[in-house]
Amino acid sequence: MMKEEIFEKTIDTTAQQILEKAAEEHIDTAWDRLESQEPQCGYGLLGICCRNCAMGPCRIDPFGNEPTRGVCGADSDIIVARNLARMIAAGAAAHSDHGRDIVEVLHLTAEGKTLGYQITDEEKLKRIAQEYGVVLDGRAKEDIAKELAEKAMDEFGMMKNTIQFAERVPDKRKDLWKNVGIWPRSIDREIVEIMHRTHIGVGADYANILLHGLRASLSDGWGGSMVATEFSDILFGTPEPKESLVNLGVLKEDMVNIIVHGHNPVLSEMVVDACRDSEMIELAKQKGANGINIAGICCTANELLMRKGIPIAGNFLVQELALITGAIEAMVIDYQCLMPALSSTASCYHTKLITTSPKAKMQGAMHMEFEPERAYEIGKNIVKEAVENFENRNPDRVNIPKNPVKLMGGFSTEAIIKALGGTVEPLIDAIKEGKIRGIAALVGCNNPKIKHDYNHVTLAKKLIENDILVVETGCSAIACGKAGLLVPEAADQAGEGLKEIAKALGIPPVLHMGSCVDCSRILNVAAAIAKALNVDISDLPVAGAAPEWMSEKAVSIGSYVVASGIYTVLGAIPPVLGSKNVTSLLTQGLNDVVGATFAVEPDPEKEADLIINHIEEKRKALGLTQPPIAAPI
Ligand code: SF4
Ligand code: MSK
Repeated sequence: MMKEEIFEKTIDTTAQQILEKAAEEHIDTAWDRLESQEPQCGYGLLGICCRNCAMGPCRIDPFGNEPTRGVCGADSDIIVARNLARMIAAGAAAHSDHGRDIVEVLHLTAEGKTLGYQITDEEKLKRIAQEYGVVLDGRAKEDIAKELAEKAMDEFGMMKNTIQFAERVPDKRKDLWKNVGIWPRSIDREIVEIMHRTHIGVGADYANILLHGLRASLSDGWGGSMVATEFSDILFGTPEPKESLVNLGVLKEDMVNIIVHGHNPVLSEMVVDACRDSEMIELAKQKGANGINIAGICCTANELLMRKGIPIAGNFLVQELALITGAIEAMVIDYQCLMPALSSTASCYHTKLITTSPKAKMQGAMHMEFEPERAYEIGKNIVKEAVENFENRNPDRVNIPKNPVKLMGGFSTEAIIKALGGTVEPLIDAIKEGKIRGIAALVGCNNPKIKHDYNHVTLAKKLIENDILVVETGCSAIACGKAGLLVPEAADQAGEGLKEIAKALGIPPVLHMGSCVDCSRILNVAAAIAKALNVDISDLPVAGAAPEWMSEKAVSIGSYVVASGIYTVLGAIPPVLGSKNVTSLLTQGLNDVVGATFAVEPDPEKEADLIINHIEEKRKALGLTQPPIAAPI
């Protein structure tokens, strides 16, 4: 691969360096495999193929010729809506199953059945317990946690018929969800019901299918994801701002390098603790290393950065490249966003690829199953495998980029409010005065169809230049971290108003709020501002964006953000263009239903313009007429 071609693939200079190594060593990556897939199937891109039953597979002619219907009679509207709803179901299931795993660990911990875990944030435990109607008076924290976990478990089934955290939205939004019929009743039920409604011979009204898709997405955003976030905070601590480093330069030539990758913090927290165990450090020294270095990829990285300040090696498209540095002794994976290609890539080096979840085993990987009851012991065994592998590293094949970039993470809702002095009022005042024009949430993945990190970074830069505070999660936050936007000094790149506020508070103009499930933190901030202003979330000068999204989880996130009343722009085109009706419902019609729509714009400069215009329109509607603060001459 030519250097120019590599520069076209990514703006991450450390990724460029390793892509060159990959080409020299003939190791293929997602970019190469994308090329081998081209041209991709037009029916798939438009969402008009169906294989929901054995009368098919069926496909619809995109130009209006025959066939216009599948064997059962489903037309393009039904097929596109069913496919999209199933994407939401898969995404909501992934987030919510993660939430369930956290609840189980909290429950086991409360019963004293785990080794290594504790209730770290007792204040938050009590606050959430009160929200769930758990009586506190004088009870031990374990007792409270057990009852709280059991109440949360009920929300996954059908005993309760409602989701507690949905009560956090302003009354106007509650009424809207009830009137439209999309109030989430249970976390699992709405997901299962999507699968039922999209089975052959059930739902045949595209709008009705999609409305239920929104309902299931709400059971993710205000249910499974929010449970994952809040209950993780109880177990591992509510994040506070902390500094760390990001990009492949965080790897260390003289140390045992362990990468943790995936999403769920329950195992990675233990691996971090085990890396600090004196016995393990001593063993590393015996093997000739100067210690043990742990770094993360994807949202496991975000979880550990937020709470422990652990450095980040990269986002989604960096996972294979980390292995290609030749410097990783073990890559420990839990679940979600793990490329199956990791197995063959790891086999080209000395790296041990270790799977830990029975839900995400991989051919060719070593499986060390995680059990909460023996969590620390398993964490230590994993670290031992890595340390003992150090002597197998081939120094001639190691290439570690230099110059990791500083970043700051840890902006939980609580941390943001604390930075503001204890209430959201100063933020609201800054919005009213026009110093901050509005807030944009940038979330989601990387996608090799889009120049790696380019859309995230270009969009964030233009938004902060225009005094829009950017909050981020997932791979978007990692992209902006690598570009140097997650440090207080980046305020110099912001417009005058945002610069003034960020400098006064000592915060970056782009705030890292955590992992994918932590998009729920963004919902909480939006709900708190709307309540303080006594308006609906859809009235606020806020917007969402998923500039490089690829996963079904991102579809669920986008859907619950829109259903919560927040206009959302997608950088990659979703597979819906095969139905004019579905496309028009998503991009226009939803405004009359939930007060927000999706837009699609692959160019990040234009994406920024859409968001800026939207925010200015919302300001006008709220009577906020102050112009932006002019730059001093
Ligand atoms: Fe074809 Fe209908 Fe079966 Fe889908 S459900 S494969 S459109 S017959
Ligand atoms: S990790 S879902 S690639 S953001 Fe949460 Fe990144 Fe997207 Fe996975």
